[in-house]
Amino acid sequence: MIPTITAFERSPDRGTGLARDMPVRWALEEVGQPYEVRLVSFSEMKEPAHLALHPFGQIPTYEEGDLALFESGAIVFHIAERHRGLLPHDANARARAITWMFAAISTIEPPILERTTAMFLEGDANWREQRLPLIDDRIRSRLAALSDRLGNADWLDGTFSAGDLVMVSVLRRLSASGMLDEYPNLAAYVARGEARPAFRSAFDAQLAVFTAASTG
Ligand code: GTB
Repeated sequence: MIPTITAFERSPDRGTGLARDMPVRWALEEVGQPYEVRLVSFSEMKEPAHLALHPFGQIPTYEEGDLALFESGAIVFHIAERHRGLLPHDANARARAITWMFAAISTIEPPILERTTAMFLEGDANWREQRLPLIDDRIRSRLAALSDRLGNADWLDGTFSAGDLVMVSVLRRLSASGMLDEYPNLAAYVARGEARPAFRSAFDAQLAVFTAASTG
């Protein structure tokens, strides 16, 4: 059965692949699962039909037969569980890969999201100049620990897994900040993820949507 995901009709990320349909596309490409995309506008996301799929009125969603999912991390996990290639067969290695997915979402990503909020949603607040360095310190503390753990390895725990896919997706949100460059092994790790053919296919597909919306 071909799953259908939702993505922005016109993504505010301007095709840089930062919207959260990107990790879902990437996971589907990694496992070789074809998929369809239903593009939604901001207003459509808040209408009952979409809210029935996603209680918070967001993208991405994932439909496969009578299964409907939301939350990019849960969708990647579902894809990884149903297909070979993103989770190791060995039970302990599999549990560790899942742990890295959670670490990406619940330990690394929160201060990165705080930064995005401070930069773009609280831009005029008079305390922003004081708040940003504090947030950046929290991000650096997480990046330093992650950098230490990764060391010279290519991936977080042996071969590439869903844990790396989610971690690289989270770290990419820092690309424009320049902070990743302070941790060369993390910058190289993200570059390794982005060089994977499945990442490239996913990236090109979401970019094509943005390009068509901009020129159409
Ligand atoms: N926890 C959820 C998940 O992981 O799936 C979060 C989903 C989410 O944040 N969706 C966003 C959305 O639908 C799009 S991806 N927002 C519309 C709304 O809430 O009304 C977040 C995103 C948006 C824009 C950029 N950008 O411009 O760079 C990057 C990421």
